Amino acid sequence: MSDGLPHISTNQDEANALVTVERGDGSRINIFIDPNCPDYNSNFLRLEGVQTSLLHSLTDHDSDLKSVKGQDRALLVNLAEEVAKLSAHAGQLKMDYESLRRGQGSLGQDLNTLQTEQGRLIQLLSDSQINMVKVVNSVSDALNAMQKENVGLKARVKADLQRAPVRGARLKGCSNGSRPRDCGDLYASGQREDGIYSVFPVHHPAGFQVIQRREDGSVNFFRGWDSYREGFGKITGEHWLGLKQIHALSIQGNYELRIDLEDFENSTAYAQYGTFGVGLFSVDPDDDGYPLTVGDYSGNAGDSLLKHNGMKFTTKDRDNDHSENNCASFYHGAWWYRNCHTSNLNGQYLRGQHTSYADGIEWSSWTGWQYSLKFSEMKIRPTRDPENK
Ligand SMILES: [Ca+2]
Repeated sequence: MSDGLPHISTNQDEANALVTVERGDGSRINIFIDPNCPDYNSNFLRLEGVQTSLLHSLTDHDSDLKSVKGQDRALLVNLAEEVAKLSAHAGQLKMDYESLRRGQGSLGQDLNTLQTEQGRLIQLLSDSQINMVKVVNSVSDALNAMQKENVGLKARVKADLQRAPVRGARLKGCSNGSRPRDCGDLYASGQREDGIYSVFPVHHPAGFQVIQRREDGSVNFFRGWDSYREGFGKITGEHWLGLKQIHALSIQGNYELRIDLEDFENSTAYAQYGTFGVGLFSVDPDDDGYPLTVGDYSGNAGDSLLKHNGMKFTTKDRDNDHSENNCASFYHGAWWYRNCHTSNLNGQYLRGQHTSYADGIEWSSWTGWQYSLKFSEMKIRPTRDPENK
């Protein structure tokens, strides 16, 4: 550098100055591009400053230029061109940078929008989660309340049914105090109110209410559910009182059942059950099939009913039995069939011995399954002293 001219050098190493201009007096101007600097505008300013100062230093040496020889002059001219190019390049870089910044700005805006949207979604999700929890809780509360109510209701109904005896409460009788044989007697006595009345049919005046009678085959007993629920026949002759009525009677207290039978040789036998009722524990007895409660056998006909204890009533049009068939259809009756029966008092009136199997008025422990009885009567009454049972 003894000729006093500025010397320009470039560095490959990025850690150092990109361009170094060394003046004749030995002072240096370094041009840096700092990759870590976040504000490139200051870099551009610096670059512009450097350019200016470079031009100044070139101008300062202008007087010297005149005395400089051709080769060195060409170098200086070349330097000026390079600086101009650098300047143009810097301008381009600045524009690129601005455009990048704009892009970044719009990207930043998009990012902000996305973040806002995300926040809103998270809030929404959290809100709906809270709401869902509230809904689930309230549904669950409602279900619990219903279950409690249901349990309470069941317990209450059961308690009512079991408490029902109403000892001392009497079934209504004739208004003149006499013992009615049937509803006609009641009406004749002046009773006009709806209700459950005690009647004392001719066969057994000892407080029994007849619920079924067969005696001559004059009434068709092969009937459907509604008939057996409501009752049919004539109360002074062949009839079925009706499951509804039998239920209403038997839930009033402790009832016993007596069954009287007679064959065509005029032999008689009886079976007595100290416990009797239908639908005693049913909330809806009709829906429940009027299940039979029977126990405590005594008599001389043999027991043909205990095996039916707990069974629901089956008719030809309502199958509540344990058979894969309908026992009522199969044995032409209607009874608390299991699978199917040891008795069939509502079977066909077949008049004694018959070749068909178990489809007559059967009491198997007395006459087997192929003898249809001449007479059958089922009757119930409140037990006299249930405490001693
Ligand atoms: Ca069945």
